Amino acid sequence: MKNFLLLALLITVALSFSANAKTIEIEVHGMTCALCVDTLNRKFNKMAGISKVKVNIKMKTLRLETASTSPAIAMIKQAILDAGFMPIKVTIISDKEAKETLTQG
Ligand SMILES: [Cu+2]
Repeated sequence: MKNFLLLALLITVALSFSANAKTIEIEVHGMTCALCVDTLNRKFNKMAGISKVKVNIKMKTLRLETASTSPAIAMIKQAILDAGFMPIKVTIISDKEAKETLTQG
């Protein structure tokens, strides 16, 4: 019984850890006007696991806040490509940690 409680506790901890929402910032090239911003906004507002979308055309960034089950980075990049833009750099900003930068091709 004690072991069971310990196991239950461990599972709870593990779940709450992975349930952390993330903020993902992607440097996106190719945005030139309000329509571009609108396209990306609409695309990511429809995507499952995304809770908030913010596009900054001046900074060339797309900032996504994810729910507990966030979409894969590859999926996000593909969606940007499909919309006709170029994902350059992906930065994952988690709640607890500072900044972890993932630079991919
Ligand atoms: Cu445009």
